Amino acid sequence: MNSSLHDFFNRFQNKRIVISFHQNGDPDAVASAIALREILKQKYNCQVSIIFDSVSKISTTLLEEVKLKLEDLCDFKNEYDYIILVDTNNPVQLGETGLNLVKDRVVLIDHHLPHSEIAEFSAAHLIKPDYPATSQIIFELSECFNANLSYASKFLLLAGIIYDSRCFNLINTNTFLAAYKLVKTGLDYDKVLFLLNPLKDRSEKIARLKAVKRMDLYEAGEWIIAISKLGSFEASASRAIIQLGADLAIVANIDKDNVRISGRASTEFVKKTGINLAKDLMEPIGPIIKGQGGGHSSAAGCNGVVNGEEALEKIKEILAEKLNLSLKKISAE
Ligand SMILES: [Mn+2]
Repeated sequence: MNSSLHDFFNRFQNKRIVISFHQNGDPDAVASAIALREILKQKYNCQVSIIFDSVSKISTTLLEEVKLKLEDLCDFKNEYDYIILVDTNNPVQLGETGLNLVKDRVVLIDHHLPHSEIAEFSAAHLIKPDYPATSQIIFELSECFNANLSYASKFLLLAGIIYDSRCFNLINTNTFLAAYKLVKTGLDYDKVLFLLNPLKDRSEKIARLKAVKRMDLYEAGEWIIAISKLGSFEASASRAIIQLGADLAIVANIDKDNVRISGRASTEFVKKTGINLAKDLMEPIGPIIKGQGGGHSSAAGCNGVVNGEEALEKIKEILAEKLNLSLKKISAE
């Protein structure tokens, strides 16, 4: 038994715990919350309530499959001893949960790079940036504490690992082992894959295609950079543009009082340039749009309220500076 993990979790013994995660909770966030709740109830005699802003469409489908309603996973209301944020590196991502965060009672369990101001909002954290998914961290905790996870939790954890590892494109040395152990308990792997790859709906297909139609292309040395604008599905569109062949895709959703920018990069771009989209691009852009940015080295975003156009200009400046190359626009002809 890992004694430091034991020390870390001992604070939760007999306590009232709120578990929360970022808005539009993806399968990794939702799985982590549900499985962690089971571990804390079984092994630390906790009362645990999951409180959240919203979950994504894929998460909703997965929850329906395992017949769980997050709203039902609530042992108490109001007074709590600790809030554990899973899969969330910045409280600004919590949305409208109405949670009142008191630094000494906020605990983070996450695989994103720690936010640079983490000390201001959380006193204790278990952060493993080399993990592709928080679900893998939670699965390993369940093993370490010898917890008996339900079929639903195991099904969701496997989905969380597959989803966040981008179908095992991003792994660490134990990812396959975790997936193997989960599948071996009798999970329906085909079913998980099927539910994670729903046919895109019409509006998402159109958004992706519009992003391509509207994009400006730049070259900087060997790299091809695409910048586009959309009214929705920015993340999906930036992923699509990388699949088409760009090395870096930035898709912005700019309207009157909202700015959301999504960035994706190819693995090769991140490896060769050493540019980290979260730390080098989205975090510095956060204050410009009066919001915050975060994410991973190859997938990151920021949310704010103003200055969308300025932010896009600043992104080009930062890229030129980091690459030590100027960005040349590729003509549409
Ligand atoms: Mn995650």
